[in-house]
Amino acid sequence: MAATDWPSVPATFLALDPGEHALSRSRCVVLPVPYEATTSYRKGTSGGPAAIIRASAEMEDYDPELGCEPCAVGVHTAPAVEPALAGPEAMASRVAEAAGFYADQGKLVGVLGGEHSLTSGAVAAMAARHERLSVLIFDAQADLRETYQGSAHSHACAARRALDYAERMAIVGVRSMTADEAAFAAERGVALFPRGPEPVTDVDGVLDALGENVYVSFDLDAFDPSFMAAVGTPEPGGIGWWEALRILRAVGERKRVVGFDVVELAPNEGPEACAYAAAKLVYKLFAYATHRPR
Ligand SMILES: [Mn+2]
Repeated sequence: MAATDWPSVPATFLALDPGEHALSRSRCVVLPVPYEATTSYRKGTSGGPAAIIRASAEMEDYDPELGCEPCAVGVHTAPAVEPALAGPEAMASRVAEAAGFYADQGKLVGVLGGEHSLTSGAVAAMAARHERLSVLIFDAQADLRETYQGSAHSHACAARRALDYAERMAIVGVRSMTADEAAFAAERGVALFPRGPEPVTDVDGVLDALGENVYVSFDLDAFDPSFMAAVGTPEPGGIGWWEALRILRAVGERKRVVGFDVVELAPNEGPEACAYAAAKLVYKLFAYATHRPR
């Protein structure tokens, strides 16, 4: 069902037809959360969801790696969640409500951030619906502080707050953390896959650190800033595109991905290619999570 009789470009993910990808007919839901309050360095991640959706219109539906059109399962673009002015804790609750609303209808929810503090809301929603939830985080920073700048719900505490709901956690691409965070990770059994001079190739190690039900949170600053400059807290020496996808594909094939987010795109801080790469990452996450290899 086309909205017009002439060719048009819907403002939806992949510019998919809103009628063909109505909520009732879709397996996947894109949930934009243009929230930014506690970012501490470069600003602009509130513009992330709109930039990702805009760039996604330029992508092909077909995925040559998987040999299919992953969007055939239906990808519905939900209305953006309005930012809660009461602060990040209230915002996390709002994200939990929205993500839970779609999860209860059997949808795979992909959240577009926005700052990383929103992750705990989505994790809370999935932990309430899937037992023994594991969280797989890609991030340059460990984000395991109990508080930061006076808030327990700062973007710098994203992983720590997600751990309030998760049984197990792995963090890939870390290269910035405090001594306290390192000690906490060891004590709590958080599996760290730091990025040093060599790529992260221990895919089996990542899989072994996770249970069956996995929520994926992808902070784009996990990538190397020479490739992904449009982030609030760029950190040198990050992971590469295929390095990340190799892990995500294995997780999709061998675990049950119950939801994900892609956060911290600050579109004004880097070239348009960053928004496009973020959009493609979102599509890959949906594809790996719903695609079953033949
Ligand atoms: Mn980060």
